[in-house]
Amino acid sequence: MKLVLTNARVVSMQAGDQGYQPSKLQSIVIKDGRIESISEQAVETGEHSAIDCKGKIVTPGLIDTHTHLVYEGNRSNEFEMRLQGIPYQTIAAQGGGILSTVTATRKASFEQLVESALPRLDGLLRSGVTSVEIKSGYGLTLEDEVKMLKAAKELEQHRRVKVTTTLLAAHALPPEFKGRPDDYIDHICNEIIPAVAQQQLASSVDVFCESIGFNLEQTEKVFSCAVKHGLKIKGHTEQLSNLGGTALTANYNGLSADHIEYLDEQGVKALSQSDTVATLLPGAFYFLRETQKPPIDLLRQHQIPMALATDSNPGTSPFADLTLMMNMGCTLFGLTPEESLRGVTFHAAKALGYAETRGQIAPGFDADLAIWNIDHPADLSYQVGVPRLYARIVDGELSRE
Ligand code: DI6
Ligand code: FE
Repeated sequence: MKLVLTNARVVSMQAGDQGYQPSKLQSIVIKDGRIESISEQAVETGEHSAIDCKGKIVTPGLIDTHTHLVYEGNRSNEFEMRLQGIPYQTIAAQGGGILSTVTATRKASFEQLVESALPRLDGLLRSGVTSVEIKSGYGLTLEDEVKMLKAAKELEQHRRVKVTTTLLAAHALPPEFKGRPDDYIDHICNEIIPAVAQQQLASSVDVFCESIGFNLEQTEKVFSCAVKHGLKIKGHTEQLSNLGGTALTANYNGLSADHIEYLDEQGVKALSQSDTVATLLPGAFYFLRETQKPPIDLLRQHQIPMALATDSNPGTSPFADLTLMMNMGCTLFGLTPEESLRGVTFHAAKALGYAETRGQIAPGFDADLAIWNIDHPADLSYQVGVPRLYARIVDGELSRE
């Protein structure tokens, strides 16, 4: 059984200038969850199901390549504290911040975690998302990290979406290891990573490499352990200060180095010698009222692929709309709408580890598509809050939100 989209104005996001230009009216033929062909010829829809797009714009389904969507609790109290001038780092040092979410997440059952993540996931889906990366990192024990990763994967049973999971046990130092960060790193390497790898609960490992997280040496220990267990690397790097985590991530040929507000030229050069994607998270920049911007011009000069993601989390980016991030990418970081769209399709696929099968409309790629009630792809970066999504297609299956 095939699915045929007719009269689609395709924004393929394939490499090159053409990828962003809406095509003339085309037909997309989908078979077994993959794109079989794209053509201007009329396709005999006959026995197949067909959707007449009536000239609507069709883009690859959007990919949110960095989220902390699964957690319990609420941190609006900390938002109020920060508005009174108390810095994020101070709140964290006093046991708030990430650790307050850890307390709530540890108490929550698997079912509660699934339940509380669904409305946030629905926000992302309404913004055209078909693939989402979800990190652990609010459990910080083997049992609670496993519970989070399983809850993340479980979301696929409730909504039409593809979930990729990342182990972020090195997100914060849990209270039981207070004053003993190296012991916690050993625990991650000796117990948590092997178990998660063995049960195939995550495809990559991430570390919060930061003064309030883990230092470079500790980060490297986790990375080298992850590689030994066949897992890919991601980094929360250069968000609040410059520790050199991005260069380390690049040296390990990580999938992506994320945040990178404090990245310098040396770090950008390290990225240029790797396949690592630079992932920009303007939601966290905005919500923390950060003023240091990521070095966009340097990244452009060195032709580093830039992805754009929500970082959806309760502390620094309580947002669940990927097109809002496209808008912020343009207004706060000076991206073009084209760069923004590439950042949530083509480059996001690379940051997720699926460059060969997602993020473009091309024969052989997964049939993950978003059909939009818009005239031009720039509208995705331009408007906020206006419902524009007509439908999503995930592995060839239609969803109307
Ligand atoms: N950087 C962030 O922005 C999030 N995690 C991280 O390493 C914040 C997570 C939180 O505050 O709950
Ligand atoms: Fe994050």
